[in-house]
Amino acid sequence: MALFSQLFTALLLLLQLELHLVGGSEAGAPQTLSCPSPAGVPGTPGHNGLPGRDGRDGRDGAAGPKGEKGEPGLSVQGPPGKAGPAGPLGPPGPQGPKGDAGPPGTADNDLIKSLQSELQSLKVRLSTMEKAAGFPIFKKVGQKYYVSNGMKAKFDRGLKFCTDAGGTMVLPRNEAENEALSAMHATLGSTYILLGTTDRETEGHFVDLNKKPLTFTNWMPNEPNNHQGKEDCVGIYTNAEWNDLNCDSDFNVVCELRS
Ligand code: FUC
Ligand code: CA
Repeated sequence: MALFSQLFTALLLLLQLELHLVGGSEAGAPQTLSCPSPAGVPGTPGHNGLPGRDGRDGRDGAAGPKGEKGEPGLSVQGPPGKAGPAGPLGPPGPQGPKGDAGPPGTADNDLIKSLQSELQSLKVRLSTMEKAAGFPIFKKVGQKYYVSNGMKAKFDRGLKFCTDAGGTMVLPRNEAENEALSAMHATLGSTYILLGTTDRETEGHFVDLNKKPLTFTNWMPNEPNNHQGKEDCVGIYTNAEWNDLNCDSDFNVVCELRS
């Protein structure tokens, strides 16, 4: 643009110079070739011409000074973005601490109670069996064991022997027990085995060691006869029948053990 402007100016100057050289008179005055004539009166000056058209825009001015620093903008945090996709499965963590024991279930409670009860029962039975096995002669009759070490003794000593053994002097309560006891004669080589009953309190009224009337008896014919007024004890004979005997005589002692 500057170059163009300079060129234009130079061209304008050249044109003016040429015109001056050719005309030799006032610039812009039309040149008429004619004969000389006396000078006239000058006319009145013409009116001013109309304003010329606007010139072209000027060049851009220099950049202004830098403005002051503005106020800090409002920085309001936006809402959180959506959760990203789940990451890959991590390695297993370490084992946690052991938790407290929970309350026992009722089924477990019942089972434990049942097992405890069964264990207790088995313990008692085993204890009885071990006592019985401690005797050289023993025989199982139902839930009971009839045991003997083959001793012969008076009634009172026989009673103590049996209680010391953890049992009582034998007393059959039914036919089966009576037969089982009488069968022990063969092993014992005995004639009478003392029974746990007396009529010491009331003559003729035999009671067991708990003073209860007998519910089973197997007397020989004509017995009990309280021979010589001295028979308050009872023995079972080899034929399984009963006879009242003298409590101060020695007879075989058999004890019964039960769980
Ligand atoms: C019968 C029995 C007695 C005794 C006697 C020898 O009189 O009743 O108990 O055995 O015999
Ligand atoms: Ca008798």
